[in-house]
Amino acid sequence: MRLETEALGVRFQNPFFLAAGTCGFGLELAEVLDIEALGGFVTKSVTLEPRVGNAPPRVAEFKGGMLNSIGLANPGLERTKREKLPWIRDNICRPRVLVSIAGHTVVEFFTLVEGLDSEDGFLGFEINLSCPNDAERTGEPFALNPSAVAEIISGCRIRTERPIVAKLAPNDPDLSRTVKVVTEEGANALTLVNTLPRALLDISNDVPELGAGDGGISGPALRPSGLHAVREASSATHLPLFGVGGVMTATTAVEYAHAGASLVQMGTASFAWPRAVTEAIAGLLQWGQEQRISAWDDLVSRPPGVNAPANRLEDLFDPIESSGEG
Ligand code: RRO
Repeated sequence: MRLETEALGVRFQNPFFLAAGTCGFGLELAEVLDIEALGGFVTKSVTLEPRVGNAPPRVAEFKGGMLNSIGLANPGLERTKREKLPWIRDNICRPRVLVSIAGHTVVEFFTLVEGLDSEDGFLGFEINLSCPNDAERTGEPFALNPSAVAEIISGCRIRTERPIVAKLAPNDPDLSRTVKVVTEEGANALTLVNTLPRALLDISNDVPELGAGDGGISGPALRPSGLHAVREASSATHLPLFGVGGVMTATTAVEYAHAGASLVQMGTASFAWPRAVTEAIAGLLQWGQEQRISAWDDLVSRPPGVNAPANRLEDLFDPIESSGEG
């Protein structure tokens, strides 16, 4: 089975990414995983300032998956530019890299895009609109506020010509509307979904298991929410979709393709078993051969009329000129 696929103006050697927050900036996994085998990865979300993150414990396991409240621990904009992106530029060859950015305010997203845009080593930005664990903010994540979403995406759009990918929330009561806003404001793809905000309690002392209280669910328990969101989004936009949430194996990736995702991101599985992603890639090849499927792209199901994502970078950013009207 041919695993290559095209989106965001480039070719991916296969549809498997590692999700934001599960692989640092790549070098953290270089010793335990053949990173060059990946379709790509998304970095840990970068904030303007370095952050140590939330109080421990920051992760708790349960039968259906994992709960986390890392709290955006990351080296901040300047160290990302000085140390992390140069390593990616010098060491990552075939996988495509998205840099995840997270502002505590709308304007911080713009500063992050402006600060990173001239650096080498990455394809585009994943705009994290849906972090459930930002202690600097009160209330809902940006993803649940359509006017904030519009402001952030349109403001990022005018500041970069790189692809921008909006990462949305699993608990959006009107996801179709948010997807349409993101599409209209000029994003190039969507990542569905971030973790689902919930809690676990320790019955021995009746307090939350996580130091921060609530956290976000990931792993198998998130898969139905991720699939539901991808299906809903695929009817609301022509943009390519990254499916995330309980991608553990080749067949869970196929499930996301049937829902409409042309790429997938694995997260929790690689915490449990760092090589889960390379095994899933090998498993997908084998499964495809057994099922006599000739290409991954043939598995990606989009409703009629939304099956033609732009593939050339020029088409994405200069539609008037490339259609000959300019
Ligand atoms: O750092 C985190 O606690 C975190 C982030 Br930024 C996110 O987007 N999703 C998540 O589950 N955890």
